Amino acid sequence: MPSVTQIEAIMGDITKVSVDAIVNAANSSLLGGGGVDGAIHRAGGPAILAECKKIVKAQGGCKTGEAVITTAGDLSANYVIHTVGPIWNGGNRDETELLANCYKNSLALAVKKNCRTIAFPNISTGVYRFPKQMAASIAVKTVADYTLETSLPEKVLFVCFDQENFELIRLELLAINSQS
Ligand code: AR6
Repeated sequence: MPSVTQIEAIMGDITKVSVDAIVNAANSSLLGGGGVDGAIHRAGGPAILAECKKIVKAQGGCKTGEAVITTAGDLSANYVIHTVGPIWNGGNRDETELLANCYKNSLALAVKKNCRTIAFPNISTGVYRFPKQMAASIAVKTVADYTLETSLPEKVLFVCFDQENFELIRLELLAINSQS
């Protein structure tokens, strides 16, 4: 039976979407950076960094593939889920498995916190240089497989910042929908 979770793609700025949880493509320091990480901290304000610092104190950052959760500060979401994507290194350093773990661990945290809706950026496809086609395939397959088992969250949104990622995710979504 196909998943009852709605999985959709839009083009836009993830800080502007109305969902329960927004996923951040962070780095293992959890102390902010450029790209989507910078945009989320700027739009959400200092409360996000303050909670990140507490997590760093308690557990010393976040490993690649893992995820942690904080307030979303001034954003309309309830939570920001910070996950650390792999830096692309030619494909021989478990990058594909680590990227899939980012999606799975973020979804698990969202479900644990009763989030009905979650938005993902295209993790690792910016500064971390993960090939976009492969990243899109991993992102969509991992989310589809996860939600097939849980049917939660109710809605997963891929928020793509560039046309190329949007088209790639859209094609992957079409492919999984035609299989079900
Ligand atoms: N909304 C949605 N997507 C965005 C936004 C936005 N406002 N801004 C950028 N993107 P990147 P990474 C897209 O580089 O590759 C940071 O410095 C962007 O076009 O943000 O996982 C962290 O601190 C791309 O498709 O993250 C880390 O050090 C995607 O988000 C490092 O970058 C991810 O690009 C993480 O690198």
